[in-house]
Amino acid sequence: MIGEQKICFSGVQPSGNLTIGNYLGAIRNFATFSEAYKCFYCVVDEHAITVRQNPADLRRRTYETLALYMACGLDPEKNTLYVQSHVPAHAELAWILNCYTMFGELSRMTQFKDKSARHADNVNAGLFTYPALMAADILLYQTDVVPVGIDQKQHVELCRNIAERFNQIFPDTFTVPEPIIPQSGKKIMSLADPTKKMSKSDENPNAIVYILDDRDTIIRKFRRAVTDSETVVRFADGKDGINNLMTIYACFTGKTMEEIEREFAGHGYGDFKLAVGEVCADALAPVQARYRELLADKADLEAQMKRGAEEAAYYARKTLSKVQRKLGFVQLR
Ligand code: ATP
Ligand code: LTN
Repeated sequence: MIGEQKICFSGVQPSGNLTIGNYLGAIRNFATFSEAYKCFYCVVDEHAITVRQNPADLRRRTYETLALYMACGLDPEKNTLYVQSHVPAHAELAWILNCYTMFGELSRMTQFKDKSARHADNVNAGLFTYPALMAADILLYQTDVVPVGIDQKQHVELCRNIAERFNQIFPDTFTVPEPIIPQSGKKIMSLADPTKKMSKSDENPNAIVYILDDRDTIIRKFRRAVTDSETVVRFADGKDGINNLMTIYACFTGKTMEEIEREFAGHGYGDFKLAVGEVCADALAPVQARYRELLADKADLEAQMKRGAEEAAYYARKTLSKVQRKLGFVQLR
């Protein structure tokens, strides 16, 4: 708790251009916590370097991700928006938590298994211990809730286990957080292979709709989306492509699956795909316009980063000092 408020924390990696999966599964929901919770939203650049990044791209994307946070409705007056590497306590607590995280636990993480298969030439220790850094992010702020897409649920559960293990040895150190997974949009699938998650690091650009894609590109990508050989718009097992498009349409319009089935009864997939493209482009247009304005003022973005980092560092230090004291590290005044 900070004052009377419970705490919300989440993060996005500046590891690529953000997708509508990131938007619908995570960022769009962040603003809904701003009133009831004290919110910390972090651009997790230290997580991003677990796979090789081009330095110029990483730097640019860090600004872009912060600008997108704001363009998606996160007011820096109401939320603490900052960059992970600006608050050294994240890396410091991560080291400590590494010593309370088991090799076997980390070996079971599906993201590690996927990413080590995709980057077989660079299976580094950071990729393996990534969840301990993520646990540090969350636990530093005594977080109550963590809004994420379903792919991150396993990491939040590991974070809970680490917190409970630590609390058992050193009582009342950490708040044990809950993941908050959206009902709809928790796992947006690739448009090229709807059995796979839409991921910003996919090599096939047609698999992904980016938040910043222009209207024509969005409509073209949806038109090409892989579906099935039936022609009826209905939500059913085995219709992964259509199920995904219906989910996206539902997220942008607030309609139920039954309403969507009725709306497109008697229409082919072509009409439906065009409608999905249009609602997506319409919803993203104001975000894109606001994003361009924000990105044009780099000095303001830097001022926001600085303010966010100072505020975050204040709360992070409090938890880190408590942990260091409990562990028996000598504290100098
Ligand atoms: P990468 O491909 O580099 O692993 P990512 O897009 O999977 O990136 P992040 O940028 O770290 O991962 O994700 C930020 C947030 O977006 C997380 O909460 C994650 O659960 C959510 N998210 C990512 N992809 C999707 C998706 N396809 N559907 C729903 N939520 C998603
Ligand atoms: N691991 C997440 C990004 C992330 C995060 C966090 C999310 C890093 N630290 C803390 C929530 C809370 C990912 O890969 N999507």
